This record gives sequence, structure tokens and C-alpha cells, in this order.
Amino acid sequence: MARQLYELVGADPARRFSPFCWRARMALAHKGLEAEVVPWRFTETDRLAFARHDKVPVLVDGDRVVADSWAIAAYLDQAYPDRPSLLHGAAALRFVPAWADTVLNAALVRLIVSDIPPLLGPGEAAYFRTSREARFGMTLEAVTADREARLPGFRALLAPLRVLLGGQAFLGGAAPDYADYAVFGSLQWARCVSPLRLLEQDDAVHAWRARMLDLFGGLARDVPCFPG
Ligand SMILES: N[C@@H](CCC(=O)N[C@@H](CS)C(=O)NCC(=O)O)C(=O)O
Repeated sequence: MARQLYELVGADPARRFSPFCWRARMALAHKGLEAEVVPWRFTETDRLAFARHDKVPVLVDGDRVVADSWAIAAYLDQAYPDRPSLLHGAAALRFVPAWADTVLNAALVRLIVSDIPPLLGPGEAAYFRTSREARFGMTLEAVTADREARLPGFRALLAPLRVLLGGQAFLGGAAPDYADYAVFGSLQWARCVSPLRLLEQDDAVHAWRARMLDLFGGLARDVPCFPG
């Protein structure tokens, strides 16, 4: 069976916007592995029943089915040990996706969430709005109402990245590793759904994101997104 990655898409199947799916997509490219994009939308939970899971990414690799972006990275290192390592067997590397999930994504969603429904089909947009407005206890527009004023605070959150990028090209060092893909996925999510300019042009994180967009022949650059 061909390798497949189930990825979240909008009304346009080319608009792939999940931070977690981007982690997995970049991790596959790091390993030099091709995987067919299987477009998946929010209301298609039944299509993931085979994986006993309700979220993407889901990787199908021959007879293996792996759900969850961290599990996919660990699986790829275990199944393809002769290819460049993603995690270097370093348990502490999990800190980076954990930080991205709990700090970075939590801040980002409050800046961009109202930009997402217009990119979805009517059924998905209704599901997204209802589920997220219940989570936030307010309309999506109210969540992002003062977002311009919160941009400096968001940029300050990225300080740990600037510490590393002051002395090296990638979070992983001279070359990228899963730390880079974990953080990049979040910024790519924002770039793919929102016209909001998150990063200032002279920010080291902006330059790093440009290097990430250049990787693998522009894999993440050449997709429907906003200029950012
Ligand atoms: N911990 C999971 C999180 C995956 C996740 O939350 N995926 C979102 C897309 S960004 C999803 O499938 N959401 C389905 C829904 O909200 O119904 C991972 O790292 O893969």
C-alpha cells in the first residue's frame, strides 16, 4: 500500500492548515519519505475509524497506522533508523512540541481563530464555530477583537527561539530536526489561515521561518497561504 498522510484541509483541498499535520509532513520530508496527501475535513470523523482516532494527522505506512504527530515522529525514527534522525533518541526533545502545544498554539489561536471559518465549507465552518465558541465562551470575533494590541505580547513569547537562533541556523543546530518542525507547524498554521503579520521583518524568528519555508524544495512555501 502506498504511504498516506491524512491531513486537515479547508474547502480548498490544497489549503492544508493543521499545525500537527505540518509537523508530520515536514518529518516525512526530513526522512526523505514520500506520502500521498489524503485530504480530511473536520466533520469526517468516520473516515478515521480505521485508526481508532478522531484527529489528524494519521499516517498509513504499509500495514502500520500511526495517529498523533509525536507518535508519528517516534515511529519514523524507529522504522527508518538509517535516515536522518528526527529526535536523536533524546527524551527532552519532547519539551519543544509540548511548549508549542501549550504556550505557542494557545497564544496563536487567540490571534487567528476568527480567520478560519471563511476557509471552510459550510458544514465544517458551522462545526468549527460551534465547537470553538463553546470552548472560548464567546464568539470567534470577540476572541480576536484586540489582536493587534496583543501582537507584542505574542512576539515576546518567542524569546526562547531567539536565544537559540542567535547562535545557530536551526533549533536543531546547523540542520533542522523535530524541534524545528514542531514550532514551524504552528507558524505555518497561522500563515495558512490568517493575513495577520505575526512576525516583524527583522526578527530572527522571521529569518528562521524563511529558511524553513525553503526546505525540501519549498514544500511548505508553495501552498495556499498568506504572505505573512
Ligand atoms: N495531539 C495531536 C493533536 C491533533 C489535533 O488536534 N488535530 C486537529 C487538527 S489541527 C484535529 O484533528 N481536530 C479535529 C477536531 O477538532 O474535531 C497531535 O499532535 O497529532
